[in-house]
Amino acid sequence: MSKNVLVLGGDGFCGWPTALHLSTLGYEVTIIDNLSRRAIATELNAESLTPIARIDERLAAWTRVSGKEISFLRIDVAQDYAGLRDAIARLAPDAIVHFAEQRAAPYSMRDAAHKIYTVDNNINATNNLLAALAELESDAHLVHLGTMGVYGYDGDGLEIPEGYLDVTVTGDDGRTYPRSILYPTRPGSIYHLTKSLDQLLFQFYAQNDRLRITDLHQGIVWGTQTEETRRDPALINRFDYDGDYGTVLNRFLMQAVSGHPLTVHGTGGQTRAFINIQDTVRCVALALAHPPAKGDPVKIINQAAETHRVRDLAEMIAHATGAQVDLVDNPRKEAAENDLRVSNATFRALGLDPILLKDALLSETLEIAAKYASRHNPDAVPATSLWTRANKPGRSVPSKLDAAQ
Ligand code: NAD
Ligand code: USQ
Repeated sequence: MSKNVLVLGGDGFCGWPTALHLSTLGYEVTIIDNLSRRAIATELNAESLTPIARIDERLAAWTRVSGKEISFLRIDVAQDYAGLRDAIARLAPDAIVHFAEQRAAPYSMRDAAHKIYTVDNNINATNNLLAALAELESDAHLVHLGTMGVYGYDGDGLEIPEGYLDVTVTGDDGRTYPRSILYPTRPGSIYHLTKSLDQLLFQFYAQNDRLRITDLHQGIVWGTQTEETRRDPALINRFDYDGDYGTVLNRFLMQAVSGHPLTVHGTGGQTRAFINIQDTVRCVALALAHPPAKGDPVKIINQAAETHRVRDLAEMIAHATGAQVDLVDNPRKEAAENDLRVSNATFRALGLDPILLKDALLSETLEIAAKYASRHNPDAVPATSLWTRANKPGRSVPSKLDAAQ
């Protein structure tokens, strides 16, 4: 009998190709989404560079090319607890993949209203889901998409372990006590903070209700298409390039093809972890196939293929395309330089042989950017969300006047 999986946030950039991939693998897939990402694109006047079909058209196209059906329920997971609980009760899923959160750091830092929305949406979505699983005494395996950003970016050379830090503490009696603790969290935005808070919710429900939970600490996802989304134009995946939702590599690629200088923040000394979208969907399938046992602590897996410094990425793309590199004032509050080494031992051991940036798919992404470049809105390119008032151009240090206001 095929397994039943719910994909929360299955209309989004990572969720959509994951839903298709799980359908290919033989899962019975139901997408739950409130389509808020589409509404936010309208709010920001920054539609995906690739043309995204309506959800009913996407689902019909999948049935046409694959002969399989994916169901869709429009539910706001953060606001409609009863709707979510009743869907889980009715569908009795074997597993749930949870992507349904507001995921852009700049969007979460725009102003108080966007901070409040992001915390409200993300924390309620996660807690509603956990509370429903506990209330229904469901044994579904929950796979959540978390972020590398919970660890912070102050790396000094220590390889970041997968979620837990094994420490020994010397007590006041002089004895040493071993402990396995969640890696100290140091989020760099309100969005990343919600993922840090999610971790505590998971820890509590795994312990109290014996829920089976895997938290995937994912790096920045690059690329657009997967094996499944290439099968029909109506299946094409999102490509966001705007100052809020565009992640660094996709932004640089779109900027290169549209003749915009590459917007490197500050010195470009930030090092981040990356993974291709095709590997995102593979990793989620691997995580689903290797659930923790009931009563186990939350299984935390780092989902990243490689690390790169932002200015090195810019140089690589400039070299390949002839684009200019522009060092712009950094709108964020982040270290000028950081090192980052990340363990991805679990997925490597499960057989993941990740696609790397130097592989051919970088050119596939460049082709997508070039193909749809005429659709881009130049007004959406600048990153306008400032982390603090001190980030305003020409104002590197807050003045006494600021403090008094
Ligand atoms: P996305 O914004 O494209 O997709 C999120 C989806 O969730 C959207 O379709 C949105 O409509 C839906 N959603 C949001 N709130 C909801 C709610 N309350 N109820 C129902 N649906 C809701 O984002 P994405 O890039 O696909 O990211 C998915 C997940 O993966 C996020 O949790 C994100 O934190 C994580 N992640 C993404 C990246 C990346 O580079 N894109 C990297 C690491 C982790
Ligand atoms: N950056 C630039 N120029 C740009 C855009 C970004 O220099 O035009 C820099 C940023 O200052 C930052 C780095 O590139 O130092 C990464 O920024 P990003 O927007 O690509 O990534 P981030 O804000 O960290 O968020 C993204 C996803 C988020 C996910 C996270 C994984 O939006 O959902 O959780 O990547 S991670 O970075 O590993 O925490």
